[in-house]
Amino acid sequence: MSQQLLAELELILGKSSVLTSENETAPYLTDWRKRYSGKALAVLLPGNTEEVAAIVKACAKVHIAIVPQGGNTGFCGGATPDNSGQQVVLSLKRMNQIRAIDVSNQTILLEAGCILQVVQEQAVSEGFLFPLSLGAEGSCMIGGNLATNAGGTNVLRYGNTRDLCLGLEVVTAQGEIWDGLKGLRKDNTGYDLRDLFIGSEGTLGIITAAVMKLYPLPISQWTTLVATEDIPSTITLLNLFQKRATSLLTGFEMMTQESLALNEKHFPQMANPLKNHPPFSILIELSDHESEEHVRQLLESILEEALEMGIINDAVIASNLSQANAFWHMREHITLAQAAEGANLKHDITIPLSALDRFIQTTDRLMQKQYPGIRIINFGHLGDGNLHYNIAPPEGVDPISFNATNEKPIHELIYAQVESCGGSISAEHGVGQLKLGELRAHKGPVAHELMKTLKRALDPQNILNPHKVLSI
Ligand code: FAD
Ligand code: 2HG
Ligand code: ZN
Repeated sequence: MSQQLLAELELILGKSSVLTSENETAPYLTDWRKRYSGKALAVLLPGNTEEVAAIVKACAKVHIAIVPQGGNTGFCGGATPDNSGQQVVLSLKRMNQIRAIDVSNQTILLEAGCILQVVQEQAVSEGFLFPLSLGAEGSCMIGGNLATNAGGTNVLRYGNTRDLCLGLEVVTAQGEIWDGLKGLRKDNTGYDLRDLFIGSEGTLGIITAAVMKLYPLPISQWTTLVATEDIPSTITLLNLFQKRATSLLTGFEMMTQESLALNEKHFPQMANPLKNHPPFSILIELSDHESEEHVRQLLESILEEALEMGIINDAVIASNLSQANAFWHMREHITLAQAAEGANLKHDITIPLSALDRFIQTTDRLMQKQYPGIRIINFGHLGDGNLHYNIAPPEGVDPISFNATNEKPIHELIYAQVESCGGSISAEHGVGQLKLGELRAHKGPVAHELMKTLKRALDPQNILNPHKVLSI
C-alpha cells in the first residue's frame, strides 16, 4: 500500500520531489531543539497549491497522515512526524514566490514557503515595512509563522502574525482548495475561517498562500538599553513610554542578569554595555515617521524623566545602527546561549502585567526552595507580558538526567502559578506535542471540547498533523 502511494506521489510531484533516502529526509525529521525525532514514509516537496491538494487527496484515500513543515524552527515539535514511519512530511519550502505587492492596498500576496527575512527585505525594497520580526527570521517561513501565530519583538506595536494577515489560501483535509485571498480589511460574511486556520499548527488545513499587511517604513529608529532594579519599576517605565511615545514605541524587551551572564559565557563578545550587571536590562526601541531629531529628543526626554522618577539607574543609547544591532543580537542570542549550555525547559507564558511581579517573586521562590541552585533564565517580550521563563539545572548537573526526573513537576509548578495569575501557558510558540498534556487542564473542558468538535468536523479522518495540539 505504501509503495502504491509513493508511486502515485511521484506521478503528482515528479521523482525528485519525493524524498525517501535516509540522508535526504534526515533534516526534516528532527526539530530545531533536537528534542523530537521521527520517521517518515517520505518527505514531499510540492511546487504549487494544486500539487498540495493532490497530495492530500492521495493520502486521504489510504489514511496516511500529513505533517506540514515550514522552516522547522518551531519549539513544540509540531513539525516533526511520529515514529511509525507511516506519516509523510509536506515541506512548503519550494512554494516561495512573492506573487504580488499591492501598493494602494498596502498588502503583499505570498506563498507559504517564503522565508520571513526575504519578505521583510522585499517589503523594504518597495518602501514598506513588514513588521513581523523574530530570531529565527533567516529560516522560518510565513506559512509556519501563520500556523503558529508567531509573535516576536514588534507585537506591542503591530500585533502578532494573526493581526498582520488579511487573507489565506488553504488546502483542506479533503484536498479542496479554499481561496480566501481577497485581502479585505473588513469582511463580516459569517464565521471567520481565516482566524480558524491561523494558530492551528497544521491540524486543520495546509496554508499555501497569504495576503499580509504592509506598513509605511519608519524614517528613524532609536534603540536604548536601560537598567532597572525590579519588575514594578520596569512596568512603570513601560507605562511611561506608552504614555509619552504612544505608537512610536515598537520594542520593549526584558533580560535578567542571569540570562545575560549565560550569554556572555557562550558569546564573550556580547558583554552587556550597562555597568555592574543590573538585575534587569531593558531593550527599548522607538520608530518615527517624522525625523531623526524628533525621535532622539523624545527618547532623551523620556529617559531623563525616568531617571528623575528613580525608576532607572543607567541607560545607554545606541549611537549608530551597528550598536543598535549589537543590542538586538545580545537579546536574540539568549536562546542560542541556552542551546549551547545544553537541554533546557522552556515556558513561553503570558501574564497580565498587573500580576507579573507576583508571578516572578512567587515562582522564583518556589523553584529555588524545591530545586536549590536551579538556574532561571527569564527574558522576553515584557511589553506584551510574555516571559520566556526557561529553566536550566544547577551548574554542573547533567541536564538530560535532571530533566528526565524533574521536567513534569517543574512544568506543573510553573503552570500552576501561571493559572493563579490569570496567564497563558503559551504566549507565542504554540502547543505542538510539547504542551499536549497540559492543554486540556489549561483551556478548561468546554473550550477543549469545542476545539475537538472543530477538529473532527474539518478533519474527520484525523490525517492532518494528528496528535499535535489535540489528541483524538
Ligand atoms: P515549522 O517549525 O516548520 O512548523 C511549526 C508548526 O506549523 C508545525 O505544527 C507545522 O506543522 C505547522 N506548519 C508549518 N507550515 C505550515 C503550513 N504552511 N500550513 C499549515 N501548517 C504549517 N517564535 C515566536 O513566536 N517568537 C519569537 O520571538 C521566536 N523566536 C525564535 C528564535 C529562534 C532562534 C528560534 C529557533 C525559534 C523562534 N521562534 C519564535 C519559534 C519559531 O521560529 C516560530 O514558531 C515560527 O513561526 C515557526 O515557523 P517555521 O516556518 O519554522 O514552522
Ligand atoms: C525569543 O523571544 C524566542 O527570543 C525564543 O521566542 C525564546 O528561547 C526561547 O525560549
Ligand atoms: Zn519570544
